[in-house]
Amino acid sequence: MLTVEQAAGLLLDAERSATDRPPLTDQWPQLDLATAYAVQDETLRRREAGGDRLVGVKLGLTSAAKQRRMGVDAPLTAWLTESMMLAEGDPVPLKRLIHPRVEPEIVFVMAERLAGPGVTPETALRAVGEVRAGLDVIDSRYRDFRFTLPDVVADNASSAAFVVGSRVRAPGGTDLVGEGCELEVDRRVVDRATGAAVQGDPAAALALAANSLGSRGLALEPGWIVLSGALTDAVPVGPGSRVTARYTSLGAVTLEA
Ligand code: OOG
Ligand code: MG
Repeated sequence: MLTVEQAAGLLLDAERSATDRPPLTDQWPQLDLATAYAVQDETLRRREAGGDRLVGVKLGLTSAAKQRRMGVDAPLTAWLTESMMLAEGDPVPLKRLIHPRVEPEIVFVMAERLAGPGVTPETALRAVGEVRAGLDVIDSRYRDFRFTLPDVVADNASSAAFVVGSRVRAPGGTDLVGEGCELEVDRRVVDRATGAAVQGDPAAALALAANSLGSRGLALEPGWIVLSGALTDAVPVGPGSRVTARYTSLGAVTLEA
């Protein structure tokens, strides 16, 4: 049994020392989802106290490919902060990471505040200003990425870094369900999917985030970045790796390690 404060401290220590650790539920089997979100919120509070800034939200485990791989069958939300943002061309900061993996995502930039309950994919899209390509760099603090849903919620959905592509699409003009994505590693296509992989429609993932935040008295705020969750399984990256997500209408975004 741990306190919320202790659990947040253990996870942030693991992150700062780039050292993996066993899942919290090994020593705290009673950890439930609400308490796990309290741990996640406490890690955000401590990041902010250290000078970091909240810039948005990521969804995790919104596709069957991810749920199958991670052995967790429900989506979740987590916080994105300024220190996680990479610019295109920035290297993946391998030195401060444990076992990073990269995955392709469809990114929303909010124009208006959005909060549940009752948000639908249609009403969600009306609050969006921009749709872009993105790559999410995940780095679970848990050894071998072994975790339960409360573990990964507490660990802020394995968040480490992310990059958003430069091409901007309007939400109305893009068929997000049919949007194609090829994931390339070292210039070879290793996986492909369409937007339908993400909750049937990336806008449904956005609605899910708004409803989930709404149930906790929170909202998606104007200007926030929302990563809607990986379309495919993630790929490990090491020194010299180059990963590109190439979309049919959102353009391409690349990270090099
Ligand atoms: C959890 C984070 C999942 C996504 O897009 O599904 C995630 C993990 O796979 O370690 O970011
Ligand atoms: Mg992701």
